[in-house]
Parts: sequence; C-alpha cells; structure tokens
Amino acid sequence: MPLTAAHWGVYRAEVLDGRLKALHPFEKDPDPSPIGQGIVDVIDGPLRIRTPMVRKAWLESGPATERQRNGQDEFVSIGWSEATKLVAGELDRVRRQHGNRAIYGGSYGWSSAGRFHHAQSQLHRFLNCIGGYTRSVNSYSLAAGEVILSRILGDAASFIHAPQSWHSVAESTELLVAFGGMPVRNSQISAGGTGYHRTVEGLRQARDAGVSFINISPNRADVSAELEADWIPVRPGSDVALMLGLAHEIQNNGWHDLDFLDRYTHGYSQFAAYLTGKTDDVVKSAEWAAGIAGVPEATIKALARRMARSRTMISVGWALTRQDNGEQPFWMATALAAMLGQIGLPGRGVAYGYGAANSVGVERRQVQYAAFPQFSNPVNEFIPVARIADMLLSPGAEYAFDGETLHFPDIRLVYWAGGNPFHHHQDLTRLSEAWQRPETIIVHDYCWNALAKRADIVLPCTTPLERNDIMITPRDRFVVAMKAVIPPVGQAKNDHDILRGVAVELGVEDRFADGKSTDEWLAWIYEESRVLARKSDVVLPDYERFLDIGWHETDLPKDPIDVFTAFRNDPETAPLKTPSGKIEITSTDVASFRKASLFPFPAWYEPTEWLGCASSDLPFHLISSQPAEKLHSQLDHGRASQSAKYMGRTPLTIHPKDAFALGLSEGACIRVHNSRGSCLATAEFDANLMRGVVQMSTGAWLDAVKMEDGRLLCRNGNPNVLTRDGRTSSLAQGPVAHSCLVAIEPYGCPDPSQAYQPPIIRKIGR
Ligand SMILES: Nc1nc2c(c(=O)[nH]1)N[C@H]1C(S)=C(S)[C@@H](COP(=O)(O)OP(=O)(O)OC[C@H]3O[C@@H](n4cnc5c(=O)[nH]c(N)nc54)[C@H](O)[C@@H]3O)O[C@H]1N2
Ligand SMILES: Nc1nc2c(c(=O)[nH]1)N[C@H]1C(S)=C(S)[C@@H](COP(=O)(O)OP(=O)(O)OC[C@H]3O[C@@H](n4cnc5c(=O)[nH]c(N)nc54)[C@H](O)[C@@H]3O)O[C@H]1N2
Ligand SMILES: [Mo]
Repeated sequence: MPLTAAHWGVYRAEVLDGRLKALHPFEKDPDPSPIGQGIVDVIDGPLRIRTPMVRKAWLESGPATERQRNGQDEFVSIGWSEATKLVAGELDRVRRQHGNRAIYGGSYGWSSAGRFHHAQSQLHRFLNCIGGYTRSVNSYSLAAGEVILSRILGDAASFIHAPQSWHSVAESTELLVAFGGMPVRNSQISAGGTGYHRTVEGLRQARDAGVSFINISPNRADVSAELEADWIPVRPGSDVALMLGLAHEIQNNGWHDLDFLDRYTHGYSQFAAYLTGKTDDVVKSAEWAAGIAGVPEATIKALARRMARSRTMISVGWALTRQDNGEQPFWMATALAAMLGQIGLPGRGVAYGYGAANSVGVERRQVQYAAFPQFSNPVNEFIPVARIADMLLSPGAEYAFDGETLHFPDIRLVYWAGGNPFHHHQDLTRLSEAWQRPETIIVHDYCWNALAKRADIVLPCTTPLERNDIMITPRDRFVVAMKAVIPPVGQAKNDHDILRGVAVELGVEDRFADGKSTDEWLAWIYEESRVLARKSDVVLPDYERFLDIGWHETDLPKDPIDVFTAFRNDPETAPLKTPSGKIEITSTDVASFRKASLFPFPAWYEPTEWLGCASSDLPFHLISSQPAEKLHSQLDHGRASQSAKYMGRTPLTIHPKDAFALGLSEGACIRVHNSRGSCLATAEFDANLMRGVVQMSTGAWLDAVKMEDGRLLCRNGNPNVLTRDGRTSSLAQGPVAHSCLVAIEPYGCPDPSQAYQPPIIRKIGR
C-alpha cells in the first residue's frame, strides 16, 4: 500500500475502486496518531468543494460588496477558465490601482505536509512573480517567544526546536519542571510530518530512568498520569510571578551560580535589583508570588530548594506565550535556569516546550533540506501575523513592534491558501467586521469551512492523497515518498497548478514554474536535498531507489543535540548572537526601545484578564487549548473529531464543584459568554482542572449567528468568539488567546449547528 504523510504522521493508504477505504499506521511508527482517520469519510464527502466558486453577490455586483457576517452567502459554481481569469483580473486591477502592497498574501496557516505542495510556499512564490505582497511575520504558536528569544539568545528557531533530546533527559535529568505541562495530545503533531512519534516513549524512558516530573499548570492532565508528576496548580497567566518567587528564594539562600551568571549572562545585577525590590519597592519573595499565583509559599520554597539541589531541566510551554505579556515566561524561565547555572550541561537547563510538538526533543540529524524557492518579495510591508484585524480596520495607523515604529498598509485584496483565520484569530466578531474591508478575498481550500464560506472566489484544491509529494523536513528522521492514491476529487487542482494557471494569464508562467512539471520539481527538491544532506554527512539513497522503497530513515546523531553546548564549552569562541554575546537577562536591545515601556529584564505585569483581576466579575478563566483529535480546524467534519463531540457540540470541561455551583448537570448545553461574544458548548465535568478554570479545545468550525447587539454567537463551540484580539506587548504584538475570562450559564433548547452544511450553490444564470 502506498504511503501518505500528514502533520500527524505517516500512513499507508488502502484504496478500493478508486476510493480511499482506510488509512493504516506506518509500520515504523511506535505510537501512530488516530487523527489520520479523520480524512477517510470526508475526502469525497458533501463538504468537499468540487468546482471553482464565486460568491453570488460579488459576481453580480463586483468587488466591495457586503459579506454576510454569519457566513450564509450564496455561491455560484463556475469553470476553471473563468475562475482563473477572474483571479488574474482582480490581482492586476488591485496592483495597478493601489500597488502590490495592497495585496495581503501572508496566508498564515498549517495547510498540509509535503515539501512541494506547501500552499504558502506556492502562493508566496507566485505573488513574488507578479510584484510582491504584504506579508506576515512570526506565528500564532509563539510569536512572543520568537521575538524575545531572538533578543536574549540571538536566535529563536534553533533554541525552540532543538532542545536536549529525550535520550539526554533520560540519561542526565533528575528533575523536569514543566510550566504548562507536556500534554502528549499535542505531540501527535510535527510540522511537515513525522514517521516516528517519540514523545510518549521518550517520557516513559525518562520515568523509568528515575526522572521526577513537576507539572505546573491549571490542569493536572497536562502531564500524563503514568509519569506520576507532582502537580502544582497555578492561576493561568501568573507563571512569571511564580518563577520570580522561585528566583528570589534561590538568590536569598545564595543557591545561584554567580560564576555562571558572570561568565555567561549579561545584566544579572539589574534583574537582581528588581528581584529584591530595589527597583520598584516590591520584594518578589515566595510570599509575594504565592499571593499572585495561588501556590502556597511553602510549596514555592520547597521547589526552589529542590531545583537548586537537582540536575534540573525547566520546560516552558508555548501556551504561556499566547497571553498578555507572553514575552516574559520564556525570558524569565531562561533567567531562572541561568541562576541555577546548569544551562548547556547534559539533561539540564531550559527547553522551550517539550510536548508542544513531536519535533521538540526528538533525536534527528539537523539537515536544512531544499524547499520550493520563493524568490524575494519586492514589497517591504509586513505585519506581525496576529495584527490582521487591526490592519484591515485601521489602515495607516501607527504601532510599535520589536523596537520599530510601523504603520498598517491599506489592503484591498486578501489571498489565502492553506490557513483558516476564522479558526485561528481571536475575537471573531471583530474579525468579521474587519473582513468587510477588503474589496476581494480569494481562498484556496478543499472543504466548505468557515473561511471558504467567507471568500469571494474559492478555488478548490486537492488534498495530499490526490498528489505526489515528498515528506522531507529537518524536524524528522524519516523521508517519505507521498503518493497520489486517488484522482483529484471533482475538478480540484493542486495549489501549484491553480497558481500556474493564473501565472499564464498574467504572463509569468515561465518565471513561476521554471519550465518544470510537478514530478520534475519533486525530483529537483530531492536531489538538492541530497546534496545538502551530504554536507551534513547524511546519506540519502538515489531518487529511483527512494521512490521504489517509499521511505528512508536517516541515521541518528552520535552526540545528543544541545544548542547551548558549544556556548557553554567556550563562550568566547562560540558566543551567542546577542549584543553582548551572552544570555541577556537584561536585554541591551529592549533597553534601547523607547516605546516598549517595559523593564529591560523579565518582570511581572498584571494581565488584563486573569483570575486575580479586580475589575472583572467574570468568574472563569477560559483556556482554549489544542484539540486532541485533530489539528486546529482541519478535519473537524471527520470522524475522529466528531466522535469527541458531546451532543454534537464541543465539550467545555469544568471542575464538578464549579458546575454544581452553577446548577449544571453533565452533558447540559451551556452558553459561554463575555463582552466579545458567546458560544454554545456541552458541560463535561473534570476534576483534573483547577477550580475557576474551564477548558475548551479550539477547532470547531464557526457557525455564527449575529446577535441583536452585533456580537456573534457560535452554535458549534468555536472559543475564538470569546478570546480577546489583544497583543502580548509592543515587543512581539503576538496573540493572547489564553488571557480570557468568561461567564457560563445553562442554555435551553439550542438550534442545531449549520457548521457542516455547504452553502447554497446556484448555477450561472439562475
Ligand atoms: N483560541 C485559540 N486560538 C488559537 C490557538 C489557541 O491556542 N487558542 N492556537 C493558535 C495556533 S498555535 C495556531 S498555529 C493557529 C492555527 O491556525 P491555522 O493553521 O490557520 O489552522 P488550520 O485549521 O490548520 O488551517 C489550515 C487550513 O488549510 C487548509 N488546507 C489543508 N491542506 C491544504 C492544501 O494543501 N492547500 C490549501 N490551499 N489549503 C489546505 C485546511 O482545510 C484549513 O482550512 O491557531 C491559533 N488559534
Ligand atoms: N493534537 C493536536 N496537537 C497540536 C495542535 C493541534 O491542533 N492538535 N497544534 C500544534 C500547534 S500549532 C502548537 S503551536 C502546539 C501548541 O502547544 P501548547 O502551546 O503547549 O498547547 P496548548 O494546548 O495551547 O496549551 C498546553 C497547556 O498549557 C496549559 N496552560 C494554558 N495557560 C497556562 C498558563 O498560563 N500557565 C500554565 N502553567 N499553563 C497554562 C493548558 O492547561 C494547556 O493544556 O500544539 C501543536 N500540537
Ligand atoms: Mo501553532
């Protein structure tokens, strides 16, 4: 059976009479993910988009016609030749009238695995061929972490994605302290695909080797029960205060490593003055921290002692960056690890997000494989990715970002391929308003999700099962030949072929496709990768043999990976790429940003929304975390996701005592609401949660009803109608989904959700 790959793993595809019958786990994967099963029934189901579509009102009245806030617009099915001409015509009109900067092509999102058919790479290369586009920078995942680590360690990606391996943790760690836990549901995922799910095995090996785990999280289940972690429940958004309390206790007892701080870090004394209260008259003692984080003072003191006396690894989850002042947790965890003086030693130091993805901690050789080249972008304009609604609502407005003063461009056309802003963005009522501003919105997708229903022109793309591709990523040890196992469904085309058609219309086909067919591009990517691999002493088989066997497992590194080792061994010859060459506990750069209004060292700032908030009477903190049974909104209509719904709706987990106080029975329909909007959910009791904290997974397709006051109610349980479209700070302008307070009430007879109904589709002329 031929192989296929997704961000959630590699599978063998069983096909019967030209239809996908089943997916079977790849025989080399010790812990395959059930997420893959989601595609089996929906690949050719009723929600599949089979022909190009144009929003009826747009077709009749042209660009800038109002879009329905509830996504209930009607569509007209058209042919490829007409659709391609419409898209080319609109791109050309907008670039002539307003310049290429008026095209927003950031197109953030995960799309599918496969190195060539990566929708964003395809779109970005295409847009660069026609004069460029306004782009986006950084991620929703951890924008604040990316920006702050670049400042204090001189680089973000290598520190985030290549911490010490599971092998090294099992060998050398004594105590693993995980802020935000290490939920293994999230390690099913690896960007670009994975042939080997390693996290569960890695954690078990660590346990068997005697590693002790501390789970610091509002949810006991954030570390698997089998690891027998000590659970320290913490108020969401208060981890930095807790870390400061630990740091103070360590300093007060003289347990900090002054030699390390002196040799390897910059600006400890300024931070120490803040710790002891010299800076702002507040001593960041364990007692002070206890009052903020809701953790007993004695627990903080005992943990500080244990951390100072053990070979300690601190892990800090990505979720902690998706909240108000989300730059601070990574910064403070780094400072805390530096005080312990263990950074760069085997099994010790700091890691950014064990468990957040399978790639974090997995052993593999670091090879920069080839990708589909994108050319350079002639347009300079960009936005921090989560500022999309701000940009659309306030063209020209000034804002501060990472030390710079920027202005939002005036966007007339939005082009999205491979992401879903009506999944990923916060405050969807606000995004729906902002979504009225562009004159034209073009989307490639394969299913009628909330984004496709809100586009003007929808171009149907294939799924990976309908195209040949290669899974080849620096984050995994496997390279896999992905095979087209069924023909394209309906008239769906590969993103590359869709754009190639538009490129023909605009006279740039030669530049875009470089005279190569798709199979020639695949061979090119493989051969280039082989050359790059060889430079890192990694040998890939020749292409024919690779295609024949279908996969290749690269050998594992001889030495454990630790990005800090070289620096630890010799900070003079292997300095960090920071202004001081050292770990910047006090950041030279941040100190120079006049608009930042932040201390130049890690510090505690009270979030806008959290359980300690005096100005709010909303009783619950909502954690909208990653869904266990899917990746974001992908395949929410498939069987894996649907089987996790409760009475057809997304469950909201709540502590049973909180539920009793509200008079809720298990399985009851509830309305979750705040000043931004509301959504329906099903109450599910879970004593693993801290009281006052409720949890809903993201990913339910938006089914919005516009209420009388203009706010949206989602009948299908998308928590992003509730979350705040705020910014972490002027440093990263990252998203803050996890800083969110809500109220909950029972809700009588709900109307059924329309989320999984395709729109009304007309034929031309009717
Ligand atoms: N409240 C809250 N919100 C969050 C988060 C949170 O924790 N809480 N997490 C945030 C995070 S970390 C992230 S990364 C974002 C994720 O947000 P996204 O990455 O935007 O979410 P996906 O659902 O993966 O969107 C991918 C889209 O690409 C489409 N697609 C798949 N394959 C292809 C293809 O080959 N071609 C094309 N053209 N399309 C394809 C899918 O159908 C889907 O619509 O969400 C963010 N939003
Ligand atoms: N199955 C599956 N796996 C995924 C994804 C998916 O959609 N589905 N998405 C992938 C992506 S794009 C990303 S970026 C990663 C994200 O990985 P993470 O950011 O780690 O994921 P989350 O699920 O948002 O949060 C993890 C846990 O953090 C805890 N938490 C939330 N706020 C706080 C806080 O203030 N303090 C503390 N101490 N804990 C807190 C919550 O209890 C939550 O369960 O996951 C990846 N893995
Ligand atoms: Mo993410």
